[in-house]
Amino acid sequence: MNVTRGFTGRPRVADPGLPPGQYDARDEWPVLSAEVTPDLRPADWSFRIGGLVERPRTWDWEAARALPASAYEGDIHCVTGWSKFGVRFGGVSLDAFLDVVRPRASATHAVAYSHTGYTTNLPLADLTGGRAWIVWEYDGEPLAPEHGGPARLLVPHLYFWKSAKWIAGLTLLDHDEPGFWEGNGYHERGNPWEEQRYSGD
Ligand SMILES: Nc1nc2c(c(=O)[nH]1)N[C@H]1C(S)=C(S)[C@@H](COP(=O)(O)O)O[C@H]1N2
Ligand SMILES: [Mo]
Repeated sequence: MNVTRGFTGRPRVADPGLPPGQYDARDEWPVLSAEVTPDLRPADWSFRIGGLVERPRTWDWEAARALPASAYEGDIHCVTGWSKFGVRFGGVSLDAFLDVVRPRASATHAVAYSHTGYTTNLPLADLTGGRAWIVWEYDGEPLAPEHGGPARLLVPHLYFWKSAKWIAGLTLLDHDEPGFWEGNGYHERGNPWEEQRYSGD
């Protein structure tokens, strides 16, 4: 385990615009990775949606980039306490991918998995309705490898551990299945506004 402890340097002033217990990291963007940053090039990247869908599909870099562009501008919240205001990510809405594979009526949850083996679980409802993206740009630049480049999942309304870096795919399920952190005591859903940090919160 090689988790960067990240932000320690500035006073932690509560901010009314942030969820409870969070502080503004300002121009810092800590790196939190359980894995060593992989040497993953766009040509080696792919994104698959399988499980309870009518038409499982794998997109390569070119095919994913050909989908309609969609951007997120807003805040992100890490469970360790830092938040960032008004960040800009560019990519494609997850709805565009899900429209192609057509989730079955029985699909209620998803496990997101990375090219490195990291996993995290989410209710399907948190991945639809314009609230989740596959992103490859940050602030107009290619997403840096340590932040999940070439592409990561972005689910900004939940704690940032749900936003799997080096995203490889989603498996749709008819039940909830804990991922890496959820199996280590973290909350199944992770809504920062309700401070769902740990299992049982
Ligand atoms: N593959 C992978 N994705 C991951 C993680 C990880 O360790 N591996 N950490 C999660 C956690 S705990 C956080 S806070 C964010 C950190 O993203 P960042 O390093 O770009 O700040 O990524 C999430 N996605
Ligand atoms: Mo995190």
